[in-house]
Amino acid sequence: MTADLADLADRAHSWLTFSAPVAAARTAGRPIVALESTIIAHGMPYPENVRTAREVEAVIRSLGAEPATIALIGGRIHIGLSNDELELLGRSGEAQKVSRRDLPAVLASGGIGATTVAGTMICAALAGIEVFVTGGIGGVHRGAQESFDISADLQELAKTSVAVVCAGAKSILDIGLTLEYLETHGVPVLSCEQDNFAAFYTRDSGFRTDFRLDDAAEQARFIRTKWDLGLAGGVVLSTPVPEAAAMASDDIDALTQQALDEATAQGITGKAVTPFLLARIKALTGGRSLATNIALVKHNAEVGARLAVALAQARRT
Ligand code: PSU
Ligand code: MN
Repeated sequence: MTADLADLADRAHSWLTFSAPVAAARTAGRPIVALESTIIAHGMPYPENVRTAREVEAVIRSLGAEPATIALIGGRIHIGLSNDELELLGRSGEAQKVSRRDLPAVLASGGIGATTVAGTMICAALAGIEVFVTGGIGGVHRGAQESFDISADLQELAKTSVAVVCAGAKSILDIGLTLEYLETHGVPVLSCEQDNFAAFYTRDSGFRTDFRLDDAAEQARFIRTKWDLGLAGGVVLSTPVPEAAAMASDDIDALTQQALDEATAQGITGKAVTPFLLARIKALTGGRSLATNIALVKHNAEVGARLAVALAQARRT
């Protein structure tokens, strides 16, 4: 690195606050898994959101990796949250949704920020964390040819070198166009446990992923090779919701269509679209979608922790 670049990296790093357990894991070179906070602040109701966040962290710890939930608090990027900080994020109702565009505004104002997939990828990369577990990624919205609504998550995947483990993308999106967009930007979409890309509440989106790699060591080799070649950018690893927790496609498709129609009728646009659709689907399915959501995030955490352990091993050998 030139002196100027090193200076820039130091300056970015100075915005980070590591929790004690994450700092210890970094010092010891142990595997770390980043977790997002939009899912806590805007994706699930209190108190299930905070309880799930803690359970997901426990899953990651039980598999030998350190969880690092990421959020903005008091003008700092927090890498790893205490129980009090998780509680603040989950129950205050004040957290703003933070994607790439919003990061400087929320940090500069000292407010509470819940990071999206894009926002979390940026912070994870600054912190040197290679694996990030979420529920579902953002993508190309249905009707994007009119609305131009394409999640900033996809551009972030194009440029930021973090592996994102997810249960695919929700069918509120145009999943075919989302995969086309990722292909255009050179983002590999891997799957494990099945050939097809997952569809969040349901297991099968009907679209194949690029490469199926079931084993964490194989996934790690693929990712390490990409980055060794200087091919910067993310990798998507899709894994389906466990069978017992999956919803029926017919049910969820009809309710999704209803939520989309309501969004159009009410003129919802911009960053409000995804939270609006998620909240409506939650309400329309009663508690059922929440149970599915919790189950899939925990399962993603298992896959992500195994990948982080394998990547750390690949670094040593
Ligand atoms: N998809 C979900 N649940 C979520 C999100 C997406 O199934 O909570 C959140 C993620 O944080 C994602 C963000 O990064 O929504 C995408 O928002 P937008 O479409 O406004 O970019
Ligand atoms: Mn959008």
